[in-house]
Amino acid sequence: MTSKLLTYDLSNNLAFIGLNRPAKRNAISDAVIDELEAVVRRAQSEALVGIIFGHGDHFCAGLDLAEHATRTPIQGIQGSRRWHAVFDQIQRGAIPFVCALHGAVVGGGLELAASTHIRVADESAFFALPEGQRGIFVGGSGSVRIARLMSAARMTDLMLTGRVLNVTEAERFNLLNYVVPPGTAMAKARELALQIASNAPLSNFAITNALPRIQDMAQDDGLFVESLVASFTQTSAEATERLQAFTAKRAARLAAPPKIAGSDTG
Ligand code: 1HE
Repeated sequence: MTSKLLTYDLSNNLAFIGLNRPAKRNAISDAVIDELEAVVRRAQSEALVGIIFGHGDHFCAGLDLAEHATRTPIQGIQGSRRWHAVFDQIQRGAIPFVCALHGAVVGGGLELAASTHIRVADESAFFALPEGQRGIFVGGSGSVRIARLMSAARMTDLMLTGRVLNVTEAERFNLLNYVVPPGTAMAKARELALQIASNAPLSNFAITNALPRIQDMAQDDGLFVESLVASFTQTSAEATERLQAFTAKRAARLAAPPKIAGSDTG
């Protein structure tokens, strides 16, 4: 399926969702949010993992500034709440999402990336929150999701100064899981998505839905909920089959990572 603003493809149980407004640097308008909601819903109904990426030279330049130049306060609140609802569907919906980043990952584009579960960026990617320069504030969940990733202190720096991070800095700021050579973010994202798709779907659901909620709980509540989720997953038929496959030596063993160059400890 290809609409005007987004592309959608299903392959090997992976849903590929492409932001497709390259002439406007994939800026997110109200119509983009509406279409995104529809394709995220569709992905959750037929795929095991979703991949979000941008067509053209940039992942996403954030909020469509032209459209938002003349908003009333109530329209602003409603628009922001709409972003929250769609990004919540990504972060706490039925399937995990990976994003493949390149070029500008800015403002609402970074908020979108922060709502996915794994962020892969190629070395062309750069990251900024220029809301201060534009006279606005984050409204697509950045104060919650981006602040949780990089800390409110670092986010304050980005928003006050308009600082632009390269991939090395963004990785240090905990924004990125993987940094890859230019042009290879999608290949890496696909490789990871296939790996994730081979997990038990119930485990994937528990990982993406229980972890962020437990993080928001008091320690004792979190530990209690962890026990419930652990028991719920461990007693599923799929867990029984997978645990038996391991003990029967039918399941692949973990492979140790390659030796670190210069290490003499083995
Ligand atoms: C846009 C947008 C946009 C580009 N809304 N139209 N986001 C920003 O503050 C980032 C603003 N954009 C940029 O800084 C640059 O466009 C880029 C660094 C991303 C790319 O630069 P470049 O030189 O490749 O493109 P350009 O020439 O600046 O833009 C090409 C066209 O895209 C141009 O339109 P044209 O009709 O003149 O060709 C731009 O106007 C248009 N364009 N970005 C609308 N964002 C829920 S709250 C979230 C709050 C935020 O996201 S704040 C951050 C907003």
